Amino acid sequence: MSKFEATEHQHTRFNPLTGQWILVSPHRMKRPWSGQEEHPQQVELAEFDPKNPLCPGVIRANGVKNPAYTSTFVFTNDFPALLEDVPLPPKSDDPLFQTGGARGTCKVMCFHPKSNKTLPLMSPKEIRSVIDSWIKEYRELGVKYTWVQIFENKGASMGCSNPHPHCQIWACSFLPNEPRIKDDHLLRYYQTHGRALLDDYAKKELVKNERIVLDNPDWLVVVPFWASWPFETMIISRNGNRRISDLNQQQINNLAIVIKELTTKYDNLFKCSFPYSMGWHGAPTGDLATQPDGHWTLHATYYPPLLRSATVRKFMVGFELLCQAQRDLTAEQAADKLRHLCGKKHYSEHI
Ligand code: H2U
Repeated sequence: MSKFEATEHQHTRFNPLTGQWILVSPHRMKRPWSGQEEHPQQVELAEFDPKNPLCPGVIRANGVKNPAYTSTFVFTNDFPALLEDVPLPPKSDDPLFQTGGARGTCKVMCFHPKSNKTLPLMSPKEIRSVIDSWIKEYRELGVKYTWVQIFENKGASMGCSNPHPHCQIWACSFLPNEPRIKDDHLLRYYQTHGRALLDDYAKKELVKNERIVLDNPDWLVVVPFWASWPFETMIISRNGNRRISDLNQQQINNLAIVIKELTTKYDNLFKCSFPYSMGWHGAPTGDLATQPDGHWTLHATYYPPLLRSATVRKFMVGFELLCQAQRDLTAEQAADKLRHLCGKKHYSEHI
């Protein structure tokens, strides 16, 4: 039998953040593609749409008029999944019918007054305003709530309901599943090794130099060894920050550059406004803010669905839904593609 080659031979990889395994099947990259292929809809967005409730000066669904904002603009979601004041469910002794209390709030943050300015098309200064607003909201909501989730759904294929550049912030009274599982795994690693898992991981990735997309003294961007989405990436703090509220001015400046370059590379990959769902994870807040947090490292994860072109996307169905995640392109191959793409100039500027 021939010698094992990660780019040729199927294998499984362990995600130490979740305790889950992923199946990697690189030999399938050679198969002919006969799946769904749509024609891209290259819709040119106008700077301003008087009917778009996220634009400056427009009246939203609840009858409130947005201010004529010139930078970022934050408002409480008019259709929130979490409300602040609701009665709690009764306790149940039945192990099969458990309920828990859920309180919270949901906000929407517009990144820019112009609808056609996505993050890669914004200046580092404009992106810094977005990061400053993330930090402000995180600090305020983190006083009261156990978990503050900042996330951006970009593109209709990732469930984004409005083309205006924006993100959402949900704050809740409980530790949701993903952060809870991560907290557990990070803590166990810390108890065994005495160091934060993602600090160790970032250092090892810098030495291995196989999955790095870009880096600067404050941030490392990698396609994680255990990535399940084709071009999944993580932005990891290199300075031991635990929460987004810990960042200093230089780290914010360097983060703005990293976000601009990464999202420009993403758009340049298939020459489209690259869809993804992304979000920040750091140590819990609220009632858990005083707990030891040395096991946490601030990081963001990007989950983009596109696989082969602007229209061919991956679906997590079949074996993946019923058994475990699977990928064809290896993390190293995806990182190599992203690393070599231009991150300084957006494809639309070449036209
Ligand atoms: P998404 O595109 O990620 O769905 O975010 C847009 C949010 O904006 C969505 O959650 C809110 C929706 O509830 N929204 C308002 O709060 N008011 C409006 O008038 C329109 C949209």
